Amino acid sequence: MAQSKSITQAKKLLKEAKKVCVLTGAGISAESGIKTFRDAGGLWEDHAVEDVATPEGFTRDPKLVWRFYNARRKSADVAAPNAAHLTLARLELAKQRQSKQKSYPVLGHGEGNGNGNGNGNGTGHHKSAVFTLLTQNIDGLHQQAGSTNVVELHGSIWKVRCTKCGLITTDHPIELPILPKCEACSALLRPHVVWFGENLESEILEKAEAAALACDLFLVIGTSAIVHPAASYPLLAAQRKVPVIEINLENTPVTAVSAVTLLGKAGELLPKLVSE
Ligand code: BJW
Ligand code: ZN
Repeated sequence: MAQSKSITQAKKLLKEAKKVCVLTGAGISAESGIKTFRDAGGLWEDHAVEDVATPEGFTRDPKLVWRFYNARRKSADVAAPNAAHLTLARLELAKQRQSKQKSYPVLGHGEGNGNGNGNGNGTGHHKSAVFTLLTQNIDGLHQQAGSTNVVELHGSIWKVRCTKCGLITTDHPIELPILPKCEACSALLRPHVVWFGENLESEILEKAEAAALACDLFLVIGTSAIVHPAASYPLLAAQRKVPVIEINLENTPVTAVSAVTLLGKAGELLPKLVSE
């Protein structure tokens, strides 16, 4: 299909959707100057995954891992959200407004939580959100762009966790001392991120799965879609016959289940799908 036809189709799907779930990966931050993992020139070219992204690697050589994360903290600190991050924030707002307009006359009193996020029904029962952004990225650029319902699947580069008492803290200098210590118990701190072989937090898993099971449109942007469980969410949606739109420089395992695949840069393509 010609790209222009696919853009028209994706735009229509996005406009009509009532509950959108988005999965982003490192590719969405590439145009903000942040390195991806598996592309040419990516992080895995200079670092062995098992050395810097596994708990065993951290136990073996915590200095190496802290150097790796300090460099990434510096790079994330100077990065700014790009057009793709900003468009997703705009899309969230559009979906919240759309749900407010549509639900008021139908639902009447007692429904809607009044804050316009479409997440509550005023009865104390949680209603699934009209827009959920699942990100594998740890750089915080989605929140910086204004997205509010963001689920950080793999943690945050701005949080650190004590290896002994589990205390999570955020208020640290951009560059941490090479072996940072916990202010409560003096044990070694580690980045509050999810490495290979580690479980994602159960609350995060529940929220992500609920969004993937409730959405009527799934948008996948800038991920190689090989790391699980993240990569399983668009597949879950596709199993329910929910249309999946993918934006990437190249095809991925998600392409096979996508209704529309747009090949190109997220910062150029995504703004074309969401009206001003
Ligand atoms: C652009 C672009 C532009 C570029 N515009 N696009 C089921 C099956 C098989 C294996 C498993 C499974 N379940 C669990 C596993 C094991 C493992 C796993 O998935 N392994 C596979 C790799 C085989 N998963 C785990 O261990 C997870 N834990 C877990 O499941 O626990 C239970 C369990 C444990 C063990 C066994 C079984 C169950 C944890 C995964 C943690 C991943 N952690 C990392 C590091 C996080 C912290 C940090 O950032 O430092 O997460 S690894 C790294 O990969 C990082 C990323 O979030 C993640 C995904 O990478 P991403 O974002 O897709 O980046 P790239 O570089 O791969 O791709 C970039 C894409 O963008 C490319 O496609 C480009 O084309 C594109 N692009 N520029 C648009 N401008
Ligand atoms: Zn501690």
